[in-house]
Amino acid sequence: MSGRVLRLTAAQATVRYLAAQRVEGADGQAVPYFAGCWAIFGHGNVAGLGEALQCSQDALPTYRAHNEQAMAHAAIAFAKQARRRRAMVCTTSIGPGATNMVTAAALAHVNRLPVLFLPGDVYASRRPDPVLQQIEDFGDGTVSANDCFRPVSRYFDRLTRPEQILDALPKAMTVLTDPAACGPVTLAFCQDVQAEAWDYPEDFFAPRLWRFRRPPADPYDLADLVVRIRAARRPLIIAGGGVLYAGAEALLADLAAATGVPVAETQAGKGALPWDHPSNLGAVGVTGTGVANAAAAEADLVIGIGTRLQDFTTGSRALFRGAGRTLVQVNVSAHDAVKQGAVGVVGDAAAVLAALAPLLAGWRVPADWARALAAPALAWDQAWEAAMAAPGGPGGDNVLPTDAQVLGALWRQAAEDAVVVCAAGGLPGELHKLWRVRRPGGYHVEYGYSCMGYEIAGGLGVKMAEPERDVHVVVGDGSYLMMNSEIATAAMLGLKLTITVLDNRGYGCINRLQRATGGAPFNNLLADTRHAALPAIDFAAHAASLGATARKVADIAALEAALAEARSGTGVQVIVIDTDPAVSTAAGGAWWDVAVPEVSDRAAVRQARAAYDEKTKDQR
Ligand SMILES: Cc1ncc(C[n+]2csc(CCOP(=O)(O)OP(=O)(O)O)c2C)c(N)n1
Ligand SMILES: [Mg+2]
Repeated sequence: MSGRVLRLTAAQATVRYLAAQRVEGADGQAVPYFAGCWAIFGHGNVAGLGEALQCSQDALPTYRAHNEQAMAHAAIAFAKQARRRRAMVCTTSIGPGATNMVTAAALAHVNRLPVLFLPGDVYASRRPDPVLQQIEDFGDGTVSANDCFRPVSRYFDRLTRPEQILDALPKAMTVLTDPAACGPVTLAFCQDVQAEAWDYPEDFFAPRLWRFRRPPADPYDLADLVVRIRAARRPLIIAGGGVLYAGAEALLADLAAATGVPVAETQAGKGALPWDHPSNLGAVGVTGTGVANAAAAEADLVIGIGTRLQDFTTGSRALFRGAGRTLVQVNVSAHDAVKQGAVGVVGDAAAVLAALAPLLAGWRVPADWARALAAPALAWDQAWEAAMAAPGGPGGDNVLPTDAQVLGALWRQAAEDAVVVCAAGGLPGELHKLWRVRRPGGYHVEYGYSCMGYEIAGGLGVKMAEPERDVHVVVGDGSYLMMNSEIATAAMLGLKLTITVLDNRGYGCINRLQRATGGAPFNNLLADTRHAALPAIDFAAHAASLGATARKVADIAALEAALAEARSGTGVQVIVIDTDPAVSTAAGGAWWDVAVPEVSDRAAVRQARAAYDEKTKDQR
């Protein structure tokens, strides 16, 4: 302890502390944990945090966005692409700027991704109350708009005194870097406190290296798992995001190769194995491949590794069904390890896989299990070819390409190490089923919150995390219209993104869901809405006005040519293509629990309800 103090404002001290936090980079060298701070200023942060950031641009670069939710999406995507090893900060004013970030906080919370939110807050002194944008609670003087962050933060604090950061910031770092507790941290920073000075101990700002703990499993649990695996006739591993966050892909690939245990992947875990690894069955669940879901339906031992078993993974708990089956959950979080009657093995994915390898040496999965999966594997390969192939010859004026055909073109044109980015609409399901991930990190789909508007801002964050890789955003017209502002930010920062907009004139996937649940087409496709005139939105002109190089293409052949051209282009490249809203890939997939009305005047609803009642009988 030097015993020296520095007189700084709470905001200056916060920025100085954040800039001093380090982690080990890829080459073993220490790098800053926070890659930068996204900021949109208002009266709640411009004078305090704004001044502090401006003075620290070498240590903690500031980026200006156009929408607080979008900038938070970029920050979260950065952390996801960095496998949670680095993160970004987001600061806003009080009021609408702050609450604009609440949706993004929920997104980070669901996906267990680190991000530090510093929304401004109302005066701690309460001198100017009610300050501009302050909500007034008639029954509780301590409530502010930022209380909305509480249920969507892994750690929440309100800074009402400058010295509170001495505890709050290290606690924030602990949560951000903890493998089990990882998620968004909100430090609501009172506007007056940001500007208040304090004598901070100089030691507080010393560079600090954070290590990511990799807790091993309890030896008893591990031994029990080995006994179960050795006794299994039809084991199946389900790889979740935890495999990627633990950096356990090579360990998983080796174990799968050595034992022959097949592996299926969740949305967050997709890419854990390269698509052509002999054990990789591809996606599992509602948007799963035929072969992975056949394996899931037959397996006697399902081993989830780093998955939170969301309903898309389990087919709403109807996919892994039947007596005499065991579910084991290997997870760093005890909360996830006990889900759905699982036998829990609490530990880090990499630590558990490394420990399993010698204990399973010499053991291989029974040969009849691989034989049983050979036919569905072949059938799935044929379904893949049929879905992804370019349409043969001119389809005539009325035939629009499917989402899968667009993805086929993109897959053929994308560079070996490209990253595909998506979040909501029909595309994540098609990507999960059909995209063949060539390189680790090549698949970035946010499907925990499946938040429309994540795609473009997320692509920006991905590009910042891995600037050397080509980033392909695929986005529906609905998501594009919800949030496209960060095209301008990417253009401003000179970052290259290739964005393919699939215009099917509305919320295609929800229209399909509506019809599947017996509903009349209503309020999803633009044509089915209350309107005076049908919008004919020129997405290319819109994107161009934001600074992109944009064009519209007529068919798959033109799309491939445009993608090839975009590959050598710079800046934001936008390609728009009209697609068929009615078609998605029928092969593969599993049931999804979407409750159908129990009574209705519509015969189609009554029919759908009868089918629904049948399917719910399969739920475990
Ligand atoms: C913020 C948000 N609002 C609503 C939804 C519900 N939702 C999921 S997909 C979807 C439609 C997406 O439309 P589009 O982007 O055009 O994709 P498409 O379904 O046509 O493939 C909607 C409304 C959501 N996931 N996120
Ligand atoms: Mg659409």
